[in-house]
Amino acid sequence: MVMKTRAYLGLGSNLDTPIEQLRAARTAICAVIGIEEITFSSLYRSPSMGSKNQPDYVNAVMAIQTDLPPLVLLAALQTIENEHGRVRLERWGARTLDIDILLFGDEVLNSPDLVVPHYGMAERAFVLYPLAEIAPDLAIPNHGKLAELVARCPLNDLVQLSDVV
Ligand code: ROI
Repeated sequence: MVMKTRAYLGLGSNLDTPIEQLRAARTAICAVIGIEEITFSSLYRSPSMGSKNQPDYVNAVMAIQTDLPPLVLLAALQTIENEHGRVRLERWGARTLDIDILLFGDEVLNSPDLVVPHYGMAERAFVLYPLAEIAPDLAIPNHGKLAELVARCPLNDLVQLSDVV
């Protein structure tokens, strides 16, 4: 019997049609053999964290069930990013679709290519709020209860959108 793991993915885009980016990403993720969608959160808009002078982001979190090992899952997601998410303008090499593995079961992974739980997720409103929408009772390895992280995390202008992916 193949063991299946519940994993959570963080999706983000700040292309001028970011909702289309997330829609395409969701379809592509669902098409990967070995990945099944469990839940897809609402969409959330927020100002760019970190680097300013960028359009607002749209973010969402997707719960999946997978029998792929973490690094195989990562490779599949990076292929999707590359196929769907790169702006082809030369001046900005910027990636306009990010798909991050936030959590992989209750595993803690520290390989050169993949750190899980994802770096920074415990402080980021655009990760914590959509995650809490679809998995309110979750605990984050090394960080404790999601509900407590959310309670301590200011919204920072995060807005839940009514658009459906
Ligand atoms: N800011 C927001 N709001 N959402 C993101 O997904 C996001 N991703 C990034 C940086 C540039 C850190 N800022 C972000 O990579």
